[in-house]
Amino acid sequence: DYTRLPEMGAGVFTAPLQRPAHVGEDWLEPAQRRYSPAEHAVWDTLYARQLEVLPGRAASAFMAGLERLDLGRGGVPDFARLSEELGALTGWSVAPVPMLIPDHVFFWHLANRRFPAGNFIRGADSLDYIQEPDVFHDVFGHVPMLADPTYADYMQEYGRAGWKAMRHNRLKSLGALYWYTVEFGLIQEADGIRAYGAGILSGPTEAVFAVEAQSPNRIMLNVDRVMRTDYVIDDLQPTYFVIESFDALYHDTVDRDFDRLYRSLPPGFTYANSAVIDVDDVLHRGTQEYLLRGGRG
Ligand code: HBI
Ligand code: FE
Repeated sequence: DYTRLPEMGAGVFTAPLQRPAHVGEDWLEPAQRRYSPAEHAVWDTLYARQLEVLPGRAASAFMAGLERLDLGRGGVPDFARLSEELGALTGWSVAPVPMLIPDHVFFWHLANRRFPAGNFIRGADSLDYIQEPDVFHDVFGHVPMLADPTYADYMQEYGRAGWKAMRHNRLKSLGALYWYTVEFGLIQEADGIRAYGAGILSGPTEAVFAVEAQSPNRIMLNVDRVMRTDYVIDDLQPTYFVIESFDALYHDTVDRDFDRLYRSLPPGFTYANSAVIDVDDVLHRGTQEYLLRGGRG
């Protein structure tokens, strides 16, 4: 039953986030923020900058979603209108949240085909640095993919898988799957490798690095392996995992016996994020020159 918010039972660890007084148990904002002209201009600047680098590097499903949802019509999109258009395509909606929300609430929204998106935008003086996902990362980065029916189903399944992971105390493992697919995933297309991960597509430099640089490994996605792989959250990735199709990703996840996997999965991660291991189907073995030079430092 996904209509009610789950109460996470005793023994399940959830980060004690401080809930602002104006939001309820669902962590939804009562209304979308009214952005100032300067804030709308930040969206336009970021949008134009991404469109310089994404053609030929972003997945065709992402480019199609951008266009169908008309995210470049100018300014921060209106969530009501966006939800209506997205709803007609895949049944998803977009709802504003004030900040990072607790894991079990995040999963609950996804399981109900609601994408929680930041109700704020970064400042014009910090275009490249955000501490928490803002409306540009969430809407520009994530929402176009939700216009793809198979991907939309995958995200819902991820939400459903979340509670199971929490009950088994394996949220870190499932978080790695989210990281290497939803945030930093690559896909094989007829014309070459393209990016579909929101973390890649909403930033200025990673699209080029992820798709074209010699430095990172590019390895075919294996769910079992990825869930044992560590990840860094504040630098370019040493390894990207590549899917064959969204259909393969969906079935890889939905047809999996997570109960069984969690029983055999050790807590914590087995593989470093730069490791290449025996079972890997390697498309490109990275030089790791970026990592060896010390990364972002
Ligand atoms: N909250 N607003 C927001 N956005 C997220 O992406 C998010 C979150 N809370 C938890 C969370 N992600 C993680 O549980 C997953 O990425 C695994
Ligand atoms: Fe994200």
